[in-house]
Amino acid sequence: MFTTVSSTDHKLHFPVGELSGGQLVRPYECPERWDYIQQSLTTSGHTDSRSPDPLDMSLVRSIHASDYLEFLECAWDQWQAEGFEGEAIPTVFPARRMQQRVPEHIDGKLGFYAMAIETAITNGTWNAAQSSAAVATTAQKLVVASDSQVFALCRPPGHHAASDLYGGYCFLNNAAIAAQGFIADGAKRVAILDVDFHHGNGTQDIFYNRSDVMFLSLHGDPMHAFPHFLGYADETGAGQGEGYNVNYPLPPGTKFDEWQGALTDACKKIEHYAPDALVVSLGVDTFEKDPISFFKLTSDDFTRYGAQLAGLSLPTLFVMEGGYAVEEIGINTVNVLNGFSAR
Ligand code: OKP
Ligand code: ZN
Repeated sequence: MFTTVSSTDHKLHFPVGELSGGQLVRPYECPERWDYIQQSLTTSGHTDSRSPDPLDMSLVRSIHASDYLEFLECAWDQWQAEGFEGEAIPTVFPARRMQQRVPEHIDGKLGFYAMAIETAITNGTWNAAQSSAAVATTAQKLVVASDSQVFALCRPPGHHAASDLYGGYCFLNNAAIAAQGFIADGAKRVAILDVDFHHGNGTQDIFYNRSDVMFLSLHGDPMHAFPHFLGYADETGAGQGEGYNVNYPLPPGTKFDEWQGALTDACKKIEHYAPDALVVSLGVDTFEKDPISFFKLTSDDFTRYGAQLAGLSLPTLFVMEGGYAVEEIGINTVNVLNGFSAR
């Protein structure tokens, strides 16, 4: 048995366009993802659910830059004030050899703070992003109080968001904020295990120089998969953080056996690190039918690795990230959580 934290405020973020394959398509990261997960929780008897407490902005400020937070809060209004009629999407970037200076015009601001352009900002984006972070931090407190497993049904996801970058459907880094919450509540060490198909570039970047938060990620090789510009095996941390960042880039077509080999290695490293808490960035886009990913996990594989994670015997916070095979997202997510609690 486990508690879920979730908020219907996620629905405030529902952009209608994502640039994909040169076309504006309906975003893969859509509100129905939440409905399917909620439905699977209910049908499998996980009805212990609660809404989040108000978001502690001082905790958010310990992860995200204040100019970035101000940008997120004002971006839509500034976009509208220009008279633009579509959703806010950047078109120009501070590329190599250009100035890294924040422009006043919203077109300049969007490019300055974006790491990818598939993610539109709309009227409800900021409120939804805040509610998602509140879900994660409320769940983190419940893990501390119960010493057991809690599920944060976050939407929008967070692991691509760095201290001052949004993109890849992410605005606030829910898992990073929650990890910092554990530290604030007295944890000496926290491990973040990112099992989403995509590399958690934002989380890696946030903790890259720190030894009190270890980041481990299994993901599609960035040579072939988004976010393309981070997530290689030779990124091992810097300064105090040297040795506390571990990447497992895996090739197209990776099936469960190979994937689990990497997971087993990651679990050994976590055991050796002996953290006080574990945060799992739980994306189920490793599924064989995911429309934008290239791993081949089956629905049963999710149950199996959930059980393996329980073997770590750590207070564990599951934070929802990606998963775009919408009809199966609920089953796959609940399979991980059930595998974990059944062990
Ligand atoms: C967010 B999360 C593929 C483009 C990928 C963005 C994917 C964001 C994934 N041609 N577009 O990590 O699930
Ligand atoms: Zn993903």
